[in-house]
Amino acid sequence: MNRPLLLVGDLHLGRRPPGLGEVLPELGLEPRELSAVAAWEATVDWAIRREIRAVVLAGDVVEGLRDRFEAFTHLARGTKRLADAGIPLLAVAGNHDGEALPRLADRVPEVILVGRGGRWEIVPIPGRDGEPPVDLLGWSFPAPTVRNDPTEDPSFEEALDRRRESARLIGVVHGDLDAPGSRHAPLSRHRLAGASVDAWFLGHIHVPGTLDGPRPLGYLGSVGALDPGETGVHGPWELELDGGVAVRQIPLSPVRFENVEIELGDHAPAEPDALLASLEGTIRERLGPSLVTAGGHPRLLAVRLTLTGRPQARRAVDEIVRLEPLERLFPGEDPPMVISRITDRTRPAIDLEELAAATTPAGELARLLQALEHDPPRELLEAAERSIGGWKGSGWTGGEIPPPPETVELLRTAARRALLAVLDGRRDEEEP
Ligand SMILES: [Mn+2]
Repeated sequence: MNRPLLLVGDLHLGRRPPGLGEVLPELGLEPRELSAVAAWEATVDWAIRREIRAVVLAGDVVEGLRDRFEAFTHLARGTKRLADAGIPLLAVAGNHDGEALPRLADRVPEVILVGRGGRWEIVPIPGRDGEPPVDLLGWSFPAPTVRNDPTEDPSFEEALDRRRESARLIGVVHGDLDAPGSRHAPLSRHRLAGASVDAWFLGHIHVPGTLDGPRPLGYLGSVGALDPGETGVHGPWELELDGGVAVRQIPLSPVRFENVEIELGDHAPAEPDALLASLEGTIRERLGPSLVTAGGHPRLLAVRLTLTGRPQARRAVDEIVRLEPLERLFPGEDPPMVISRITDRTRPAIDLEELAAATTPAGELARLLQALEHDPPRELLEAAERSIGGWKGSGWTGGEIPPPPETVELLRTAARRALLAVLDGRRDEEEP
């Protein structure tokens, strides 16, 4: 038996993602269901369901001192549930909870605070018979501001000198990686990587790192996304120590924020409702597989959308930009989705007739596009068919038989791209 550990980044109990107020009641959701508390509860559920060996918190568990009463209740309740399941909870304090977390550890004896008072400490992680020994090396913020690199404190080398040769060693610390002037425990990657530690898991920055390779070193990220800027997958990380070091992120964040850019073409729907439906489809298709998660999360997908391109349907774009988020809510599929903001970067559609009147390269291309619409020039089609026939293989040989529509479409796309490139003063290869 060798149970995984669960590493948990910034929780910030007391925080709720802003700006979704009016959408939630419509979905029958309470604000707390998308909050840091919900992310913590999902983490505890996961740890119990997966029979995790120990849960390790990397600091900023509590948002601030004024949140500690609410946070106490939830952290204590989760810790108790873990303890009842035989799962220990270890934690280091961050800049937000240098005061709150030690106080909490004093009141909730199941919380094992590691590296109290800014002194590095190695703590064995409890295990069952037959499980390999694993130690945790950790350091806790002694105050909200720490200007020195914690690894330069003498207790760092002292702790490492006392490490058990027989045990794997996991480092957990809250601080600012590769940011020498930081007030939040500047950490040198070089010094961390130089220590004989199997993996380093950091708290503080809310964007999760990649955490791959034989000796991972990086940020766990926030557990629940707390702000529209915290896009992508968020959640705790499972760590397996079977010979090597294997880490995987568990997407338990109750809310998922994304920024999506969509280029609208000529055929974008001209009716606002149809345009919205088409955008919903494109967004779900693009994010598709990453939305299907083990824990039944997220409860809500909130998208900030940027529209580009030269659509004919610019009036429809104008209209959907002006809608309230509530009117851009799509509760039909799991997860429900809201387009919380639309940025319109579309440009005027091309007026082919006006362009075609000019004796410029753009005019030449515009006339070709018009011709492809109504009466495709046979010679051009035959030349195109000859050059693409090798891989398209439609077998069309010209003459009286109508050309295959895909050849016409291919030519149309090529001519349109060339025209856009000429109009934008760009070279053709820069077109997507
Ligand atoms: Mn922090």
